Order: sequence, then structure tokens, then C-alpha cells
Amino acid sequence: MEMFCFQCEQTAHRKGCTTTGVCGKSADTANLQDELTSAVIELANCNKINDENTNLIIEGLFTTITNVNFDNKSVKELTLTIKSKISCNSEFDIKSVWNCNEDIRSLKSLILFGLKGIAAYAHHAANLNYKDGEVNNYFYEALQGISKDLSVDELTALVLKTGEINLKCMELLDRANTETYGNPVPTKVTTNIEKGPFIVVTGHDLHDLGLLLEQTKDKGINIYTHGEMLPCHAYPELKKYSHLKGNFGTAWQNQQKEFDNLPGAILFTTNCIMPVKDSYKDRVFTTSVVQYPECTHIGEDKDFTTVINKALELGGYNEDKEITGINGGEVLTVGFAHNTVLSVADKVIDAVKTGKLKHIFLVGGCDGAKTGRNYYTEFVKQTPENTLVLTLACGKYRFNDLDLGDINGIPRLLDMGQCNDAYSAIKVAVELSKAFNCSVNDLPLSLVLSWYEQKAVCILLTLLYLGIENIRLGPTLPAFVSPNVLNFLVDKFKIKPITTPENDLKEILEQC
Ligand code: SF4
Ligand code: SF3
Repeated sequence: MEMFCFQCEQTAHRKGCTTTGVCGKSADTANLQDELTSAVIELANCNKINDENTNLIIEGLFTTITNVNFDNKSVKELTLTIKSKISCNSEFDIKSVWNCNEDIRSLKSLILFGLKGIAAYAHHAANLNYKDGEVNNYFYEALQGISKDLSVDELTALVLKTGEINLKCMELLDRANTETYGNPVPTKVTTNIEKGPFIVVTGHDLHDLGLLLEQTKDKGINIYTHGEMLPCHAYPELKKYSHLKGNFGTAWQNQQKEFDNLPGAILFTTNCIMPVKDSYKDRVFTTSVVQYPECTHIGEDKDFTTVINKALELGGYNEDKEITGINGGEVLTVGFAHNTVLSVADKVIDAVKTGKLKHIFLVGGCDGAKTGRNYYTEFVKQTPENTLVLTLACGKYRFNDLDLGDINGIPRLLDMGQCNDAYSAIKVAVELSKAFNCSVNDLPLSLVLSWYEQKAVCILLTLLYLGIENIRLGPTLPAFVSPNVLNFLVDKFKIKPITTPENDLKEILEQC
């Protein structure tokens, strides 16, 4: 069976997966996801804007993000539900986009993949009862745009509007998270595991973690975060649970090794789930949009009893277990979102003015399996002592156990949170630019980003919408960016691929 998918960084031959997905997605799942995407576009074309339709659009788009749903049955069911609601005759097949002229295909892909990322963030915010009319309305406008015969200029405007709307959506999610769980505070997190039953929670959904913590209270079970859940230790209303003990493992691409025969239960709340090996299939649970064949799915009632029982049955380790991060460190410090960083803005400004702080790097984004991603570890290790490194998303596991020391009492490595907390980085950059009375592009700040899936696409579009220049992107450029679209991005935004840590650092610091 044939398929076509080129939405993520690990796509085959940097062109597209055509027989099976490098991510493990089979051709039939890929084709079912195309049908789901087509149905979502038909719904947006036909139906009026209301909560029911918007929820279906958001769920449909989120379901097709890389490493979210490998379960044909649930993808089919969602497609059928959406099709049953479509109120006019509007046949659309997303495959027609894959067959377009390469520039149109490229621009429509940027819109669609960016929209998937926005859908994920809107989904998390909605779980905490935060919604935004402008964000919701844009799903319809952008999906209609994808099905229309628009010009390159019209599509380019939509690409940048996707970035603008994602900024609003990340702001919404930031508000949802901080108003519900408090502003993150600096917190040290251990990488070690205590003996006894435990549950590992991974993904991005704070609401699911909050519910699990409440249901496991006083049950003799410890909870460990994994992947993008790590920043949750910094939220006062989550860190108050004494059985939220630490963080297990590193980024998503190491899960098959790290979960092998793990004596604990594992709950996936969002991406990234990889093909589940038999050695731990019986202890993997999914919820929300994540589904994997043969793994127990926790439905909308969010009753985690089966997860709790599995953790008790497995019993955990007999003795406390020492586990380190990639570089041998045992402590990860989190909690440097905008509120904390801006509370020491005076110190940062003073350090810049007195020359103690020469440059700020934002080294953030997705992790992945490619060996070239070691660039990010080396880059951070080589940053001079008079520089700060801001980080976010799961790519940070390559260096977040390093102790880089501090400048004026400010740690040199500042973990701002999950990928959506790019909002924090933007907020800090904007405030610094006001303090220095210059544009963000004139700040001593450089962005060195890594991407893998579609949330990274919407974040990149936000940075472009804001006019941020000289972004370094790796480990490779997206396959769906055509040569002409790339030329446009290079001309207008001076976007560039990463080279070597030595070269890039030299080039950045020479420009200061
Ligand atoms: Fe290939 Fe990535 Fe699509 Fe998976 S999500 S099929 S790896 S392009
Ligand atoms: Fe990572 Fe999957 Fe993108 Fe939220 S967990 S950043 S890759």
C-alpha cells in the first residue's frame, strides 16, 4: 500500500515516507489520517462556527500529529463522527495538496502543519476551560484556505497569520496553566527513582497530570514526570503533592530503551509515543488523543484506577535506583518561565551593561533520533561563561543535567518549560528590548532551534510573524519547504541551517 507523509523532521530520505513511516506509522494508518484531515477540512468548509464543530476540528488535527495516534479503529471512528456532522456537499481530498505545484504544496503544508500544532495547544487550554474566539475562528479560515485555489501571496499571508494566531494560542495556554496551577518557581528535580510502586507520566497535558496526582494521593504510589512533563514540577499547585517525586528518563526517542521491562506504569497524555514493545506493552496506558493498539485507553471519565492497579501490581524497584541524565547529572532545575526571569530582569540588564553578560542564547525545541542532534549538547557546552542559555521543550535533555554555573546569582542554564512556553521566551525578549530601547533583533540574543514535529512548525511561524531574524534551525530543514519558499525565508528572515557548534558560536559572537 502506498502513502505520503512528510510532516516531520525524520521523514524518509528527507523527501517523504511513501511505504511506511520512519515513526512507525503504517501506510494504512497514514491513509486513514489523510481521510481524517480531509474530513476536518470538509467540516470547516461546510459547517458554521460553534463549539461542537471547533472541538471536532481541534481533536481531528491533534490526532494526526506525529507520534500521537497509531490506532486505526479510533482514527476511523473520529472520521466517521466528523463526516456524520458535515452539513453540505464538499468533497475534499488532502492528497490533492500533496500533488500541487511544489510552492503551493509547501505553503499549504506550512499552514496545515502549523495548524496541527495550534490545535494541540488549544486542546490543552480547553481542558482547563480556556478558549479564545479568534483562535477558534482561525481554524475555519485556514482550513478553508487550504482547500481553495489561492495565490502564493495569499497563502504567504496565511502562513504568517498562522504564526500570529499561534502566539495568541500560546498566550492563552500560558494563562490557563498559570492561573490554574500558579506561576512556575525555580525547582530542583531529581533523576533518581525511589523504591516502591510508581507511575511515569509523559506528554504535555497539565490537567491530566493534576487529575492523576489527586487520584494517587495517599495510595503509596510515587509519580515521576517524563519528557515534556518535566516543567510541571515548578507549578505550585502541582508541586504541592509530595508524591510527585522526580523525573524519569530523557526525551521521547529513548523510550523504547528506557521503558524496557520498567517495573512501573506509564501514562501517555500526548505525543510522543513510539511503537510500543512487548516488554512493556502491558503497562502502557493512553488518554486523550493518544492511542496505540492493544494498550489500555483511559476515556473522558479520567478514571485512572487501572493505571494505579498496574503500578501496585508491578511494585516498582526493590531498592532506590540511581539514574543520571545524559551527561551524568542527577539534578534538573526547572521553573524559569517569564514570571521568574522577569523578576530578575534588573540583574540581567545590569549584567549586560557592566559586561558580565555578553550574550543570551535560546537553545530549544524538539529532540529526535538523529546523531547530528549532538550539535545542541556541544553548542551548550561550548557557550562562554559570560553567556546565558535559555531552553525549552524536550531537546533540552541533551544538556539539562549540566551544571553551567551562574552569573550574578542567575543560573547560566534557564529551563523555561515546554515547547509552548516559547511564549515565555518571547515575552522575556520583548521586555528586554523595551528596557534596552531596541528591537528584539538588536538584542544580544540568538535563537538556535531544533525541530521534529508540527508544534515546532507553529512556533517557528510565530517567530517569523514577529519578524525575528537569524534563527538557526536544525538538525535539517523541513522537507516540505520548497527551494523558492526557502529563498523567501532566507531573504526576508535570514533563517539559516545549523552548521557546527564551533562555526555557529564564532559567527554569532563575532557579530556582537
Ligand atoms: Fe514519516 Fe514523519 Fe510522517 Fe511519520 S510523521 S510518516 S516519520 S513524515
Ligand atoms: Fe518533544 Fe515530541 Fe516536540 Fe513539545 S515531546 S517538543 S518532539
